[in-house]
Amino acid sequence: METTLAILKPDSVGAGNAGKILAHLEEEGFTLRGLKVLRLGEAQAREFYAVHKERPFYDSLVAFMTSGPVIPVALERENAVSFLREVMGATDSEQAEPGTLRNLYGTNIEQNAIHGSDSLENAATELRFFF
Ligand code: 3AN
Repeated sequence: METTLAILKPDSVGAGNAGKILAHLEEEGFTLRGLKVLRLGEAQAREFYAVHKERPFYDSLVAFMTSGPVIPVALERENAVSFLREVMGATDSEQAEPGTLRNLYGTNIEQNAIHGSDSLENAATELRFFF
């Protein structure tokens, strides 16, 4: 079994889609192992996305991620890291495959509903960040 980190982003929580996204994840076989509702401070958001600090979208991403409450979730499943990435779909909601969470609940490449760790190593780091 693996555990990965998802974050329901401010667009999802603000639109009232958090419950539907959690139900979808449970239907895909994930077990909830940790969950909290919080608002990221600017310094926290900058640290979480530090890997992107040289990218042109960094400041906008930090502003978006601090714009309202988020819900970090620890999710357990076989192949949790790669399976969550499949269930989420492509980064850009406008390109995400039909039926994926980013297709169903996201808007564009920034407001894309959900974050998911992209490797087992990053999952461990990101889980420690929140839990
Ligand atoms: P993913 O979340 O699919 O792993 P990353 O790690 O490349 O994608 O990007 C992290 C976050 O940064 C995305 N979830 C998205 O909100 C934002 N992002 C990525 N690329 C862009 C972009 N070109 N313009 C605006 N925001 C972006």
